[in-house]
Order: sequence, then C-alpha cells, then structure tokens
Amino acid sequence: MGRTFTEHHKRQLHSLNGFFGFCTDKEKKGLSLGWQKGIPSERKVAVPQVWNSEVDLLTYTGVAWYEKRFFTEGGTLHFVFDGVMTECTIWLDGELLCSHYGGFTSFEKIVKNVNKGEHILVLRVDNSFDEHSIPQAYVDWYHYGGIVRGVSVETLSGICILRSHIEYSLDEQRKNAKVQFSLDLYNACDTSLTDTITATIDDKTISIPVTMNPHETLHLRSEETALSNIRLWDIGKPELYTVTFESATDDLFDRTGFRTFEVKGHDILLNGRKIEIRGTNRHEEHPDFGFAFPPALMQRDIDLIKAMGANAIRGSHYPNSKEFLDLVDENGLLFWSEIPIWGVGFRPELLADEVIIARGLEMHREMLAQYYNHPSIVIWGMHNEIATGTEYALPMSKLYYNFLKENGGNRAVVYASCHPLIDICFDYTDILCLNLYFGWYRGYEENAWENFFDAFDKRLLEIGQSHKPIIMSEFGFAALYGNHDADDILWSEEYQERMFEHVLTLYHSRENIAGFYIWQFADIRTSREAGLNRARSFNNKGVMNEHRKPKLAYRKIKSLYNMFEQEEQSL
Ligand code: ADA
Repeated sequence: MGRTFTEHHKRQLHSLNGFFGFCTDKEKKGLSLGWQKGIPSERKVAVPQVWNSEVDLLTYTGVAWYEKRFFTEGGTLHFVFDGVMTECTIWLDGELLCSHYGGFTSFEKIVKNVNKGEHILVLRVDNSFDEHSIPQAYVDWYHYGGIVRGVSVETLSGICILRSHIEYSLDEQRKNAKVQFSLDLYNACDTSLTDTITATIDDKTISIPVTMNPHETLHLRSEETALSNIRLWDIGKPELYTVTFESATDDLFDRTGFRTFEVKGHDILLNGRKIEIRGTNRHEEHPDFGFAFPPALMQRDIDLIKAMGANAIRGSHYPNSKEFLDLVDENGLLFWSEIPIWGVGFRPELLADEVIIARGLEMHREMLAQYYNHPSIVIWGMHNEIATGTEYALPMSKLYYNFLKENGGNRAVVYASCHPLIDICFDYTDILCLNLYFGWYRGYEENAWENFFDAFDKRLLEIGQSHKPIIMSEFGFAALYGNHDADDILWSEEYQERMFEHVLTLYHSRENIAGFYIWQFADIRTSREAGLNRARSFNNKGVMNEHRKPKLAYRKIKSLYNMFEQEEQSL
C-alpha cells in the first residue's frame, strides 16, 4: 500500500509487497552460513505481515529472514521500508545495504549504479530484546515480528525530491498564511546538474534554482509565500491542500492543512475555539494481522470511532502507519502520536541510560520527519508512564520536550503520567496527561476519583502547575465481550458501561479537564513476556472486542459524547 493519494507521477515506483521467501533462525546461525546472499527455504509469506500470523509462529520471538527477487532496468534505486519489526539488517545481492532499529517508523536507502537485471534483497529481522530495547520486553501489547508495513523500490533520475517539510504561520484572523517549504533533494546522476524546483500550493508557485554535484544530498529551504482566503482544517471539516514539488525529472505530491492549536490556561483551542477532546486510545493491532493492520480495515475503525462521537485518537503507543494518518487527516479527527517508550517496562535507572535516550531521540526524529505535515497531529507524546516520580526521568523528559517544542511545529508536547501525586517532570509537559485506573486494579472504590482530584488540585497549587489543563489520557475497565451480569460486577459489560458513565460525567464537569481518551477502542492481544496474566491473553478494556463488536459501553460513550458535543455547540 502507500499513501491514500498518488505521491509521484514522474518517478518509477515498484511495490515489493507480496510474497517473500521466509525462514526463522532460532539459533542465529544464518549470518555465519551466508544467508545474506539468499536463504535456504521454500517457504513463502505475504508481506506486509507479522510472522506471528503464521500457524506455527504465534509465539516466535527471535530472528527470521526474508528474501525477495526483483527485476530492475537499473540506475539509481531508492528502497523504502515503511516498518520492519524491530531491528533489521538488509543486503542487496549479498552486499550490506543498511540496518535500522525501531519497528514503527520508515527508513530508506539509495543505491547508485545498479545493473539492469534480477536482484536479490535479503532482510534479517530480529524482534528479540535486550537492555536497550524500545519498548522493553515488558509491555501490555503483543510483540509481533516481521516486515509489518510496505516495501518499495523506486528508480531515481535527475534531481529528486525525497521529502518535504511544510511550515506555515497564520495571521490573527486565520485568513492569510505564510508558507515555507524545506526539501530534501538528491541528485541521482553521475554528473552535476542544474535544475529549477517548483513548489505549488493553491494558486502560488515558487521556483528555486539548484545546482547539485553527482549523488549529492541537499537540504533546501524556500522563501516564504503568502496565501490568502485560507480554508481551515478542523474537526469534521478536513480542508486539505495538495502541495506539488517538481523538478525536470521528478516530483512529489504532499499535503498540508492549516489550523492553529493552542493551550491557553485550562483550555485547548483549535482555530481559536475552545474544544473538549473526546477521544479514544487505539492500538493499530488486529488479532489476525498483528501490526500489519490491513488498510481496508482502517477506514472501518475510523468510522466506528466517529460513530462513537469521538473527535480524537491517541495512537497508543507508537507511530501509526502512514495510510492511517492520511485517513485521520481526511476524516477531520485530532491525533496524538507518540513513540513506544512504554514506562512500566523500564527500570527507572534505564531512563538515564545514554543508549536508551539516544534511541528514543532518534525515534522522535523519525516520527517528525515522516509525519510533520499532518494537520491532524496536534499532540506529540514523549513517553508513557515512565518513572516520572524519580530524578532518572528528568534528563530524558527535558531533552525530548525541548526537541519536540523546537522541531515539532504547532502542537502540544506531552507525556502520560501514572503517578501524578509524586510526579516531578511536569515542567516538561504542556498538558497534564493522567493515566488513572481507579475502579479497576483495586476494584471499585467509592469516591476514588473525587478524592484524587482534591489531592491533585492541592498539589498542583503547591508545585506551581495549576495553570495547565488536564487531559485524562487513559482510564478503563476490562469487560469480557458477551459477559453480562445483573449485578454489574467486575469483568461484565454492565460494570464497564457504568464506570465509563461515572467517570466521563465527572471529567466533563471539571473546569480544568480539557479532554479525555478512553482506554481503549478495541481489545488487543497482550505480551507473554510481561506475564500480565490477562484473561484470554488480551487486554480486555476495549469498548469493542478485537473483532470490533461493540460492548455496552460503546453505545453509552456514544450517547455521552454526543450530549457533550451538543452542549459545546450551544455555548
Ligand atoms: C497503562 C498503559 C496501557 C495499558 C493500561 C492497562 O496505563 O499505558 O498501555 O497497559 O495501562 O490496561 O492497564
């Protein structure tokens, strides 16, 4: 698959999705046996996929090899891997091509002077864990492995536009915009080239002359261009602008949308209007496909989320696929994108570990490079539930916060805290995002939330953080689909429904709570490594089961979210 629109007209693009040769390598002997030149297996799997969908490999963690033969007319080739889980090394015709860490972001590699003919691409993919893994072995989702998103190879010619970064500012009335483009260019020729790059948005075209050495990469920044009569991107009104970049031999079509997003006192403003975030957490996971979530089902999830009355999705807990982000833009929903630093799994000392910090920073960098232009992304999430009650978490939080503030555009930068009464990192979050599971882990406790808010409000005053809004970023209650009980006891759909009604009504009534994301949209498979002992080995807090069949809570949330929306509109 690819994006939901055509990215190139001039560039030759070949998808490598489809059947790959495949074998596991439990003893990690493939390298010494020279499998980088070709793997000794007749087995085929359809990519994108998680190997765990294969009948005998649900629980396989370790190394596996993939092989693909493809034909090219030759020249300069650009390989794009949208997501390989988690660590991979790649060879082309037995020569090392590249390696990459992190399964949720894309990476690419350019190879020059490739001969016409058949070639062989081999990937060694490893989803095992060590001290420096992000995430750690202990997480509350399933550790899938494989080539989980698309693979493609493009033939580059002349000066090529590899990536665009579209920045803008709006005037006070949000009627006029100033737009500026940053482009990553590459000269695919063996000779120097002079060309003119044009960037077109709406009725404006900017021309930028460039001269580039053979195989040089160049980061180019355009002048500002002014646009008037801006059509704003908004919730439910997804006005998108296509931007076309062109050289003599190459092009790139991208998109942007104009909007403002501000945190002001206890309020969140979208396009200057106070909004309440009525959201849901969603894992991009399906029990039959794992993280290789079928694009055909993405729109269905979005439709179900919209039908629930939600206006926002938190992509818990990692960057989602590019197709999904396009659909979120097109459907006018707000999105929170984060990296998989999933706290409980990290020993506090590890948070100060240089390798971990650097890896996380690189993941943030990749997330920004890939997703900066999406208007739907209004929140960058730095990490989730790490030990922010300890000094260990301070340097990481400060570094990521400053990095995302500086480079992340018009977005809030946050993290989700699960110990707000002792948290010492709140300086590094624009919104106080709280994950609280009262009513679940210790069972039902009368007034648990009310008592917590009293204590928290007091603490916020003491630590000088009371000026910020709160988002309830997670709260949930497990219910086994179809499990009903007249006495609405734990694990029943009735209990889940009652609890959501209780907490959503409470959150909605509190002046300093600007939004909430229910935990969670659908049930998900959970990891064996974590030993969480979850019923069915699923996290059952979905308001849908894993096959998207609604539990009672889904309709209850729908009626509450619709009521809150009507109230908002009548103000
Ligand atoms: C945490 C975590 C989620 C999930 C949830 C739960 O807050 O961020 O990923 O594990 O708890 O179900 O307990």
